[in-house]
Amino acid sequence: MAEVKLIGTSQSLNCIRIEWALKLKGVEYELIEEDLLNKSPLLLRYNPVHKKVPVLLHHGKPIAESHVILEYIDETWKNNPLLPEDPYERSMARFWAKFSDEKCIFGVYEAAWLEEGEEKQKAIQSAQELLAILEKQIEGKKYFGGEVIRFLDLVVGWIPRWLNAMEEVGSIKLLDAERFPSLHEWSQNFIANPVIKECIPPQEKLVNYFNFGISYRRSLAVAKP
Ligand SMILES: N[C@@H](CCC(=O)N[C@@H](CS)C(=O)NCC(=O)O)C(=O)O
Repeated sequence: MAEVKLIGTSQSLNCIRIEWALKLKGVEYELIEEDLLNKSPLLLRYNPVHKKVPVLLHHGKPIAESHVILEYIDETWKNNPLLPEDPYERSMARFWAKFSDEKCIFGVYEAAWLEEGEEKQKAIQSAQELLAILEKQIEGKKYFGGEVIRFLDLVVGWIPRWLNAMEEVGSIKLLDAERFPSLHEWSQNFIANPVIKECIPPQEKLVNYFNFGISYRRSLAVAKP
């Protein structure tokens, strides 16, 4: 058995961040592509609680939840540290990572899936308010981690492609360069990094993925009594 295996899908932002971390650390791994529409016995066996990807298998032992996996990788392979050494800075990286995953992604998704109208305009405004908070965090820095890509960059790494794809599918523009110059510049720097570029899904693949998800979500909203 390969020492490190990753059960994931190539369009999932939660999975790609794990691939980025493994690549930054120089860890060899085998990707086991999961079909989320027909979950495999392997996924259900190794993540019976959430039944979600990613799951990292290290010497056959499973670790689930992308933030937990990132921390496990960082503690296991010490080169190219992902989290800062200082406890306060570490807690701040975790705080903003949670903010990005729990507030920003859902805010952007909401703005994308809603049909044109007052509610959509409100959702666009809220999403931009959330992005403005992230903009403040990156102002004056090359990366969220400072001079090099670290934990928070990997978590916020959904912005360059996934946000663009959601914008395209939802016919919206959230991250314009004038309003968010620092986040926009970070986005360009991040995506230009050879390790990041090596395993980032093409925009069309993500557009198809969100088209499917957003059509489904809209059909559920229409079906509501
Ligand atoms: N909090 C989890 C979220 C994982 C997650 O939402 N994974 C999605 C793919 S991006 C999934 O497996 N979805 C399948 C499902 O919800 O049934 C993490 O950070 O790993």
